[in-house]
Amino acid sequence: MSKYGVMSTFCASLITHLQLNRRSAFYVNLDPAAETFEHQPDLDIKDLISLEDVMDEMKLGPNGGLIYCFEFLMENLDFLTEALDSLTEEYLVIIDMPGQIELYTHIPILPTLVRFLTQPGALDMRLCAAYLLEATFVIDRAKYFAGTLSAMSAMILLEVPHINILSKMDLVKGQVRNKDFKRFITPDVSLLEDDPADKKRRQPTTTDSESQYTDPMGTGAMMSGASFKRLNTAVAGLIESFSMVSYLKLDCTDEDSVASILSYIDDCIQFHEAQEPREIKDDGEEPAEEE
Ligand SMILES: Nc1nc2c(ncn2[C@@H]2O[C@H](COP(=O)(O)OP(=O)(O)OP(=O)(O)O)[C@@H](O)[C@H]2O)c(=O)[nH]1
Ligand SMILES: [Mg+2]
Repeated sequence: MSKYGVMSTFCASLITHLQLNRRSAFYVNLDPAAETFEHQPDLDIKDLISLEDVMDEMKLGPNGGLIYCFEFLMENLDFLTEALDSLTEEYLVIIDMPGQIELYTHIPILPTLVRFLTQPGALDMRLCAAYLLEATFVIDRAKYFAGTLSAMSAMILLEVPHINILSKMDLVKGQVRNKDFKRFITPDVSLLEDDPADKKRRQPTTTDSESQYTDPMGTGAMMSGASFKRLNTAVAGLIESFSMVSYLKLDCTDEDSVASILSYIDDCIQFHEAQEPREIKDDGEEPAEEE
């Protein structure tokens, strides 16, 4: 996440799609660094606290500042309750989160927030977490498995229905054939057998600095070494044995692709089951909505 982040593209596409399909959306921005919005948030954490102010006043870096903002939010949960309490089942509440992975993997803030949002008798929201991994990660298997391990960690930590998405599919269109891409939908160890990035790492080019390979602690030496390969095999084996992660593909520029992801989200939160039955006119048609 950059200090001057923008509204996450997936959320923007989802809201556009909901609007085109006359569905009610309520957009909550919980990224305290996001400044540019394609759709204005209905609720913005920056009205409570902004990362820029925290970094200036508390002399914190972007990561520490982000954690501070979320700790502050946890102490001021009325900010969320007041806005969300009156929304009916018709609304899809889209909560845009910051992209910093630390927030999802090893601190308990988000599990606490999730428990608060889902608590029966209070907000009682049905949540679906959507974890996005950029499709370009498949080009380097080590990165793909590291990203997948983070997805699994988030699934275990958050304990809500969860979908994993390979986003920005357009960026790999020329590089990975559709047939080959299918292998990345369900991660398994065999993907490590033909890793082009690993082959490249093992063939240092003349432009690579010599020290990178002569220094056993250098990045190049470590990432082309046997222990790095063993580590990746162990990580991939762990992911395969848990069998929790599989991916959906997303191209935000393609309306059908966004619609397909939305239908998975709807299933996870049982959106359609929760709707009030609509009044049916005598001729069997639903009454036209008033403009
Ligand atoms: N080519 C391409 N670029 C994209 C796509 N989606 C987003 N981007 C670009 O990627 C950059 C980052 O956007 P996002 O990934 O949506 O994330 P963000 O909200 O800025 O960052 P985080 O909140 O930190 O994840 C922006 O410059 C977007 O224009 C896509 O599907 N294809
Ligand atoms: Mg974002």
